[in-house]
Amino acid sequence: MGHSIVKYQSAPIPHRERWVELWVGLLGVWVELLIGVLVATPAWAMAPSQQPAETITIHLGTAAGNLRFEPDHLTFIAGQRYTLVLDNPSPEKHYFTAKDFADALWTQNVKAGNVEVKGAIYELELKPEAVALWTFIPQKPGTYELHCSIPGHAEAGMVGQMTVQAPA
Ligand SMILES: [Cu+2]
Repeated sequence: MGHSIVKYQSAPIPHRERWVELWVGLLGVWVELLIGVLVATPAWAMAPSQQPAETITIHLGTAAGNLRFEPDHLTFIAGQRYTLVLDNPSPEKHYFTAKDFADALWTQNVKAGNVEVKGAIYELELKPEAVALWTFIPQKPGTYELHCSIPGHAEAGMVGQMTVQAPA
């Protein structure tokens, strides 16, 4: 009788040790997974805001004073990160107005001077020699119009087209 009690009491100990081993083993797997993610993050696992950005430059007006965007057609791929560099080489101020385009993308930020603006951007005003960097990820494929909203400028040809393509 006494013998069987001792046996009964000693039985749970190896059982518990096995659980401890299992937990340590699981912890090891998790630590390995975590290190794997930290050391070699594939592009698909990377946060969108950390993806390398492709830089595209668009000029608002020309040095000679022509009312146009250069280039006036831009193409983007949905899901890729871009930094659009806007500058104004012309002698007068211009607007980059693209509301539908802005609605079709996620804006990470706009940097100009020492200011970084977060949140949705629909229109940027650039005075002569100004430069602004707009970083975003297009979300919705489509063709979107761009214009300068200073009276007379769009009519004179200061318009453009931006296309967002679905990823191949
Ligand atoms: Cu203009």
